[in-house]
Amino acid sequence: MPFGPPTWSPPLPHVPDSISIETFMWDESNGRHPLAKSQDPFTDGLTGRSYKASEVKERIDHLARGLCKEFGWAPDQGSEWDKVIGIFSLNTIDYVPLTWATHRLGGVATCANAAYNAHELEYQLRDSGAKAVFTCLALLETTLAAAKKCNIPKERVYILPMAPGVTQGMDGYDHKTLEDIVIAGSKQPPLQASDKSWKAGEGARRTAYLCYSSGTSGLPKGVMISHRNVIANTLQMVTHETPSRTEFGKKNNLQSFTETALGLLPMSHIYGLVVGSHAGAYRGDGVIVLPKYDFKILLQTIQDYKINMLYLVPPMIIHMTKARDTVKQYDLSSVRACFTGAAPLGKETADDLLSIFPDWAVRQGYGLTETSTVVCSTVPDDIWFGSSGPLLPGIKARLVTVEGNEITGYNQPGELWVQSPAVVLGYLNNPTATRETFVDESDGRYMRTGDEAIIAKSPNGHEHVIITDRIKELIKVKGHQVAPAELEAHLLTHPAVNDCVVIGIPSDREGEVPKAFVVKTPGGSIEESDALLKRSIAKHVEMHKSDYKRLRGGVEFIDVVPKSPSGKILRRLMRDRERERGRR
Ligand code: 4UW
Repeated sequence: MPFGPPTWSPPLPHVPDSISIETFMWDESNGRHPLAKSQDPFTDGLTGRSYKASEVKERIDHLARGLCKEFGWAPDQGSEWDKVIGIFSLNTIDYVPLTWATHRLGGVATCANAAYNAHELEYQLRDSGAKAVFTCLALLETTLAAAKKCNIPKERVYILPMAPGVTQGMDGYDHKTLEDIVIAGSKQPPLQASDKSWKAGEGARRTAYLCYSSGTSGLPKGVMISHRNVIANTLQMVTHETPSRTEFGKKNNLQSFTETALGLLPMSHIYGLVVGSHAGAYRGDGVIVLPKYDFKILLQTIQDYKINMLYLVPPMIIHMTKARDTVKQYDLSSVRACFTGAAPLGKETADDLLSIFPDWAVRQGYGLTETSTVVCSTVPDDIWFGSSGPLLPGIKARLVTVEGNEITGYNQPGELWVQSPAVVLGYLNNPTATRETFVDESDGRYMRTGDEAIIAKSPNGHEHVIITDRIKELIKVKGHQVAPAELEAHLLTHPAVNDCVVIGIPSDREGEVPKAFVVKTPGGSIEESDALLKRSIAKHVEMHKSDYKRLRGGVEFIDVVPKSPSGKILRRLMRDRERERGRR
């Protein structure tokens, strides 16, 4: 029998499958707190500029009309793959509304990590078939270099979030801005939303977001996330939190309440996109958007906007605990809960944080791009450190051993398999990886997460998921994905590298960092010392890859890369060896 949500969990409401995410956001029919009732849904934490819900709605409408005019698109024509828009930007208050305008046209938003270099961006733009890119001035140069490589003309590179008139980029070219498109769109005739012509179930088949994840192995792949997937995860989160929020409301004599939430995590990543923006906005929360991580600005913003709900990743929490004197200079008493995920949060770190802020509910969630984010999360009344909490409504989970046997008892580790209406459609143009990751069982389709977990009973007597290890090869640096296969392929282009394997090793600050084990090219230059060679190899990554992919775990020379008879690199063996050395 698979595991399911706890007994206190309300059932998952009906998940609509014939509407777009954008329509869902304004839909009040199920009596929750959709965006329409929100306080200002998005506020720029640096400038205070914000949009009321009605303004967001109007801007989406104008933007959709403007995009149609700009690209000659029609909402009721063509497949979503003819209307792919790339977004390569730091967080802005226009980021998510731009994706919703794309959805209104029946298009796909492919959101790229703002830390990417031109080469990495080019890979995503090309692979996704993006027809245009929206960027911010700070990333314009990188965007132009990538766009040129994949034949996206300069005229199809747009800038957000600047006011009209401020259009000149560093290239001296007058780029159109998002504002120009909004204004042009306001003069266009009204437009019928794409989903008005959708057939039954089309929202479950159409891709809305194409986010990139390496999954259990290989290079980053386009994860096809449908409208229904995002709607499902939003409803799952909101439903999961209803009992504890109601309880909190009762205790504090509140009829109903909304929160002010932190929108710092990258909106290009599923956590910042779905948890931080969609669930919050749908609930009627106000999201305070920050473009990037700056510790003092973060603290100042929490104080100034009286933020109640923090969405963070473990390295940011570690930063807080290590800089308690700085933290104490700010009034952070508005914070009710601090949510963390994307990598494990150690019990010691959680304890340290609580020693500074005893009133905070330090909550952990676990999930993946391939599950449209959250699979399980702790709630304020049932926090158990080290645990990622109970399953969300509508989710079934199995634990499967390496031998393929199902675990039905507590405290026994196995690979976590997840069934949920938020499990995505698959990987774009990659049927092999899709088949390996998404499997059909007698009771439905499951996603094999590649994470090892146990199910255990919390002190409150509820079943919790505890992530115990990562079976797959993925490395998580500060919550960012690093695919070993990508670094290995790149390392092999260095003349001194004959063969190599990359694994993640633990790091206090970053969670994990990549380390390369390299077999030197025979007969290579004997003048070069090992130290020089190692530096040259590390530099080779530094020069061509994003900063977070650097070999911060070092380079080590080995005689041979361990491989299976079929030639598969045995990364697990390297990792176990490295762990063993760490223990000694
Ligand atoms: N503990 C240990 C965790 C945890 C974890 C994720 O880049 P992706 O595809 O996706 C994410 C999702 C982050 C996230 C999910 C649910 C949630 O509530 C939340 O907010 C608090 C954030 O990062 O990487 C997926 C992989 O990241 C690891 C795990 O290996 C997973 O397969 N991971 N959350 N709490 N590991």
